[in-house]
Amino acid sequence: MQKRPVALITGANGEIGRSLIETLHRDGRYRIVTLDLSPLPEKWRPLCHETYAGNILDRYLLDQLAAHHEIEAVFHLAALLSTRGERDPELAHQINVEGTLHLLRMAQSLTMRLDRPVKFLFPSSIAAYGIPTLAQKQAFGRIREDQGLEPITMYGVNKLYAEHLGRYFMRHYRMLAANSERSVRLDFRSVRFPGLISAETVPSGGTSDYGPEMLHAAAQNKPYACFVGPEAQIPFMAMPDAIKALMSLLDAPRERLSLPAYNVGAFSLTAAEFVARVKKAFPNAQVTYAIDPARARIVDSWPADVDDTAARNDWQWSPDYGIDRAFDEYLVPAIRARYRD
Ligand code: AKB
Repeated sequence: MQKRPVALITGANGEIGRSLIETLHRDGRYRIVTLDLSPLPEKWRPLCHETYAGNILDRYLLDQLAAHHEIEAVFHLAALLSTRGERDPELAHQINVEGTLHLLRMAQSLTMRLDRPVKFLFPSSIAAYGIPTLAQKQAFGRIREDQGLEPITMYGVNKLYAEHLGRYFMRHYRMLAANSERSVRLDFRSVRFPGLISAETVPSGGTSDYGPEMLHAAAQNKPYACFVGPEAQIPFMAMPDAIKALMSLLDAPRERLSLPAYNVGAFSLTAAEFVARVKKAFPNAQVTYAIDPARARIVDSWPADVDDTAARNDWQWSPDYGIDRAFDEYLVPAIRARYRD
């Protein structure tokens, strides 16, 4: 029986990673190999073919992975998010850029060895946008992929550069080499995720974390001090839709893809609207505002919402969870159950 190809997930221990492992396991097309700095918890190990604890900066480790596994798809999720990245910008650059370069190099060498494009799925972010003023943020409204690209965080700068790196590897890698136009190149595909909200995990290190943090705090009857003001507005997405976007983009025919990185949207709300949703579900929620001007400025520089027309046209993107279904059918029931015991 022909061995199934391998899908490599970096950052597998993160919020997206754990959900993706479960989805890919159900999908069944791939044997799953995971890489994360910390060992994968026991619950997810049986779903994987192989799990590695290691650093994406370890080129020798990546070469070993490529030598032992016929990797057909890479989901490169490992990253240092925006708030954590501002506390150590150089480390963020190393992980988010140099780590990504090592993964792209590995995927390209596998592409040439296997003589077929390795698919490289890369979660970019709304952090790739940087809008200088609230007036301009309001004017942009649902921002397009080619607007407002002056990120103010190291993480956002890294994500935007990594998108360009992926586009370079896919279209121009070693362009001066002999017969370059005939060389097989990797297949880079990216989405710019909004603030993701998972019912299973509480995020860490992000600046959009105020949403999920207040929801999980309310479910535990803990007070929460929101670090952005009530008017702060960005797009959010329920985790199942983030996984849906990655899987839909994975399966999209290459010839349909017109952009290296796509906006994907689900719903947008202000912090005050988020608080209202939380209090509707948890009437005793104790949410106050303790604005952190620096983190609030980061959120203000991100778009109020995204125009995902290109993803809808090119690969039929559409979210399953609008704001009502996200809270009423996914987040609140699952989070309530999580903390009930
Ligand atoms: C962050 O807050 O840094 C991330 C993101 C919006 O990409 N959640």
